[in-house]
Amino acid sequence: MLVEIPEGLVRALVDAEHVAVLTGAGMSAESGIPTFRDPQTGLWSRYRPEELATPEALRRNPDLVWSWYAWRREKVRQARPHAGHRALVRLEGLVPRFTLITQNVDGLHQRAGSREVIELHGNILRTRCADCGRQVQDWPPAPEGRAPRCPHCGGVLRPDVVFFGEPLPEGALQRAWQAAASCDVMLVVGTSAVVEPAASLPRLAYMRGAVVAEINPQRTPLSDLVHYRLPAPAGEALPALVAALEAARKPGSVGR
Ligand code: BV8
Ligand code: ZN
Repeated sequence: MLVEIPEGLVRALVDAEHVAVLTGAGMSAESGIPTFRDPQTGLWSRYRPEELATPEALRRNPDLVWSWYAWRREKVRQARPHAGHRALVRLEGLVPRFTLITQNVDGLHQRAGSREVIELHGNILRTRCADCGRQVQDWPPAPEGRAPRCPHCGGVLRPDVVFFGEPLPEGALQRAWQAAASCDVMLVVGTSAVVEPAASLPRLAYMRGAVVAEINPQRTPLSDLVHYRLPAPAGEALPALVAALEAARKPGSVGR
C-alpha cells in the first residue's frame, strides 16, 4: 500500500529550522520487537507490562522481573533497525536542527546511525544495581532463572530502564521539553500516546505552534489534534516522507 505524503507536511519540513521526532514501541515493531499493546506472547501473556515494569515488582519478585527483561533483551539483540530507522538518519542530515526523542529502550536508533538520541525511558542493554545504583557490565553468573547480584554490594541487578512510577532521567526530559517547545515540526511515530510525561511532548509542540504529524496505522488520543496523520507503518511512511522531502529540496524544485 503506497502511503500518501501530504504536500503541506513536506512544505513544513522544507521550511523547518528545527525538526523533532518522538518515537514509541511501534517504531520497533517492524524490527520484530513486540509493542506494549501487542498481547504479551507465550510465557508473558499472563502479565501486563505495567505490572512487571515497576519497583514493587522488582522488590517482590526480582527473579521474575529479571527473566522478563532477559527475554526482551534477547529479542532486542536479535532485532535489526529497519528502513524507517534509516530514514530518520537521513532526515537528520536534511534539516538545520534535528532532535530524536525515543520512549524505546532497544537502542535501535543508535544502531541505525542516529547520532544524538534522547532516551526518555533508559536502555534495556544497560544494567545497574538496584541498591548501590552503579552501572554493571558483567557479574558472577546466577543460577538459571535467578536475578544476578551486584559484584560491588550484592544488591539485585536490574535493567537501566525507567519503571512505571519512577522519574525520567532529568537531563533527557529537560532536553525533550526544550525540543518540543522550540521545534517547527514534530513527527510522532509509533506511540499510543498514553504514557506520561512523553505523551505531553506533542501537545506542547502543538500549543507552541509546531506542525505535528502522527505516523501510526491506528488512531490514538493525539489523532484529533495533529495537523497530519499518515495511517501507515513507520517502515513505509518514513522512507516515503524523507524521499518526498529530498525531491522537494532538489535545486529548481519549489521552496527554498
Ligand atoms: C512518572 C521502560 C513520576 C520500561 C516505560 C494516570 C494518568 C496519567 C499518568 C499516570 C497515571 N498513573 C500513573 C501515571 C504515570 C505513568 C503513566 O503514564 N502510566 C500510564 C500507563 C497511564 N508514568 C510513569 O510512571 C512515568 N514516571 O510519571 O514518574 C515521578 C516523578 C518524580 C518522582 C517519582 C515519580 C514513567 C513512564 C515510563 C515507564 N517505562 N518503558 C520498559 O520498557 O520495560 S514505558 C513503556 O510503555 C515504553 O517505553 C513506552 O513508552 C510505553 C508504551 O508506549 P508506546 O511506546 O506508545 O507503545 P505501545 O505499545 O503503547 O503503542 C505502540 C503504538 O505503535 C500503537 O499505537 C500502535 O498502533 C503503533 N504501531 C504498531 N505497529 C506500528 C505502529 N506504528 C508505526 N509503525 C508500526 N509498524
Ligand atoms: Zn550494588
